[in-house]
Amino acid sequence: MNKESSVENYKNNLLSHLSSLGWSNFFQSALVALKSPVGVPARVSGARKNSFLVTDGRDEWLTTVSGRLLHQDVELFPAVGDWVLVKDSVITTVLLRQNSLSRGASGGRGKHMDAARQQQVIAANLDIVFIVCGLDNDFNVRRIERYITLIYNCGLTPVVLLTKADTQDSLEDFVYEVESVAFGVPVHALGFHDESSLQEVQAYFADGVKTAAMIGSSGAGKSTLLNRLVGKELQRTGDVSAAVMKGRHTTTERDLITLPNGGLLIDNPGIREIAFWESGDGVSSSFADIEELATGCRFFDCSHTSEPGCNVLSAVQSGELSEERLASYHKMKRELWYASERQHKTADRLEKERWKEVAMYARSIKKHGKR
Ligand SMILES: Nc1nc2c(ncn2[C@@H]2O[C@H](COP(=O)(O)OP(=O)(O)OP(=O)(O)O)[C@@H](O)[C@H]2O)c(=O)[nH]1
Ligand SMILES: [Mg+2]
Ligand SMILES: [Zn+2]
Repeated sequence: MNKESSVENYKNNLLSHLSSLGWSNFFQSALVALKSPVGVPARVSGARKNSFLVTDGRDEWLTTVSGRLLHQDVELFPAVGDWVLVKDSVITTVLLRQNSLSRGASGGRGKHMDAARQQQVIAANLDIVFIVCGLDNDFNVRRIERYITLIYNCGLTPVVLLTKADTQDSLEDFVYEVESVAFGVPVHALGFHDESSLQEVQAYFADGVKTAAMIGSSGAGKSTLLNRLVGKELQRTGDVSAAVMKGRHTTTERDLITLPNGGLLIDNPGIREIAFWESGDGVSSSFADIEELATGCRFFDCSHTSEPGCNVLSAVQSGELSEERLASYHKMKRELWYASERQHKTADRLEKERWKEVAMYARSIKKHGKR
């Protein structure tokens, strides 16, 4: 075999490994558009505070990020699912993202705010986001609703998986309740030993190489589901009460896992970001009384300003709720909304700039026939 064909072989081999991880023309173009790429492509399979596990489909190794990346905009910091360029175990570049699940507004203040700013992206380059929620104490329609909003705001596709279906006699009410806040979002109830519902989940990975991420509380059953899809104990699962009481997640280490049928599943992306986003939704926790009253409003997306059948306004009228309290609730909501708009705008602008680079490159190929 001559030298050239062995180089070709090596390249084709590498490409087929990368494709099995979801590498596509999109990322190829993003790579080719770079002015001076440094390193080889790999996908982030695990993200820790200062280190990242990456894989090229054959090997998986630990990396750090280059000093240059550290000083860039936080949105361009690697996250699980990202395609990156790696040289000597250092990530030099995060390739243009097809999409990302990013945390929006947060009610964070003081020192939490810094932590929140640091990492906005929960996971990148996704086809589906599974919202995993247990049909036990974990069940909370409001939380599911907020997750769905987060996912839609990121232009992604949500699917609700209700686990622990085996602990309930009647599932219809739960499914109906979720469907009523999630028009058009598929909802599946999964039991421990229920094979047909497992196949429903597997079907989401049926064509091509699909990447899905699972989000949900600790103890919701994410790793249990992952193990069932893999067919063996890959991720450690925990005792609900123990895990929840310690307030931390059972799963550590690798997050992006290749399923036997070729799909890619991310367990526990951006735990800290999600946890913060959940608790950071300070409106609900500090205005629990209003949120409670709001469950009696005629419209589920009632803004409590002028709607007919608004239970919050009628509570103000009857004197049960003070006008001032409602005013500060509205103020808080507005602030959160502005904060989220700002965050999304900067992320949008960054991605747009990167898209422009790719488009310019494509144009230069057309003009000069450069390859
Ligand atoms: N009865 C029943 N128990 C379940 C089911 N799925 C998970 N569990 C139990 O719930 C507990 C938590 O499950 P995990 O899979 O570890 O939850 P997790 O979402 O991965 O939690 P973290 O890794 O902490 O985020 C374990 O004890 C599981 O055995 C189910 O379908 N039915
Ligand atoms: Mg887990
Ligand atoms: Zn209302």
